[in-house]
Amino acid sequence: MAKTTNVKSKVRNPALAPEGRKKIEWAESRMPVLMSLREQYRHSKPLKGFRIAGCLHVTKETAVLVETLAAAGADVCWSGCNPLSTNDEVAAALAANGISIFAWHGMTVEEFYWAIERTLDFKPNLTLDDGADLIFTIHNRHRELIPSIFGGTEETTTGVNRLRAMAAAGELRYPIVAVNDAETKWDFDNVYGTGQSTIDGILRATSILLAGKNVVIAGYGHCGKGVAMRAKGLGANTIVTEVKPTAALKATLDGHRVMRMDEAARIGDVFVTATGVKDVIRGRHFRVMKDGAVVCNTGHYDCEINIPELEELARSRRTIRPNNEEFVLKNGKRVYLLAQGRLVNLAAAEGHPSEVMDMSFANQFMAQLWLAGLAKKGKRLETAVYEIPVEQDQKIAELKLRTMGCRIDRLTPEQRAYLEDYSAGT
Ligand code: 3DD
Repeated sequence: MAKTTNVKSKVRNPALAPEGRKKIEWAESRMPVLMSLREQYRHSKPLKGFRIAGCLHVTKETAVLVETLAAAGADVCWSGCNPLSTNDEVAAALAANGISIFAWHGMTVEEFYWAIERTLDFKPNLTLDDGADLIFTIHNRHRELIPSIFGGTEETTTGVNRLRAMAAAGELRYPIVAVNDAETKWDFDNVYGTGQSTIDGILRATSILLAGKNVVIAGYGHCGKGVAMRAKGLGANTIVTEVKPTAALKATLDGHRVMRMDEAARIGDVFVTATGVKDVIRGRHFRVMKDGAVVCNTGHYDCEINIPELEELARSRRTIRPNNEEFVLKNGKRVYLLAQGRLVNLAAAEGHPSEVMDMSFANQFMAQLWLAGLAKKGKRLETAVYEIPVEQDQKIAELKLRTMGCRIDRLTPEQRAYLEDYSAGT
């Protein structure tokens, strides 16, 4: 790939823009909170003068966030945060609308990092990340940019964990807002979004019946819990594997069987990794799997399934359906790997539904606004990983409820006084 380019965008096929625009309009109609924020700020343009580099899955929902940031005055330059998660029609529509974007479905790893570099050519002063690859690239290869960066935001659990570790090691060089840790993000996107979109990806890639199948979910964090809940809802026999006692205990009380992967590997029909850790499913597990087992990942990176060990055990492989590779093992049994072990919800489907991304991205938008506001006041945050303010969480939830026509009660002054009165006993 050329080291630099003077093109403003690089997408698979600009002619796909009209189809992409229809997808974006579909998402807009189901993201009322973000659209209300766009309406609120499109005249005052509080992000004018700010250059936001974004590295986040290019989906119809992300396009609504990108165009909301631009409507609020920001210059935006975008790349995808996974080689397989870009929707080419949406990318074309964003480029046609003047957004500088470097993203296409099926990028090589080299192209993936080339695209990130292009968003850095534009000298951002704010960053927006999902998995911290953009922030990492700045820290590792473009430290010259750091003095002009006011801060950044991080969308996902894996990214926040990496950044917390960086901060603890004294390696983080600019302030980050942990958008993932907003309750209106993780308790909806990670649970309900991942729960539905992972099943969506599995069904699009396999078209199998889930009822009656043994579905093994590795990891019972917010994402794994959502997947197990939805698989159970479709009639699957759910099995959870874990390393954290409290999470495993929760899984049993939620009605899922819990066992070690070594045992689950023998009885599972469908395997989903959602741990954030590497090497969860290894060669010794593939060796004992039933003929026809389906294996996929819904974690951020493709390290959870040990693919080299699968390749080692296989005597042949072929793509049997889109995002579905059949490996015939030397023992004669077949294993089906979905989306090359990358996040199946975005690589084989469209990611989470617009309704949950509405709140995740309202948090992203408000966090970017907060960083820009501080910058305009000349306030430089200490370098650390920051939480979303609690009141912002409740505000976004309130906005969402209102769009759903739900009204809730309010505490009376007496009730508030009671809650603060520690002397009140039985
Ligand atoms: N992610 C899932 N679905 C998405 C969508 N429709 N658009 C953009 C990003 C999407 C990933 C997010 O859930 C992110 O919060 C994560 O990876 O945790």
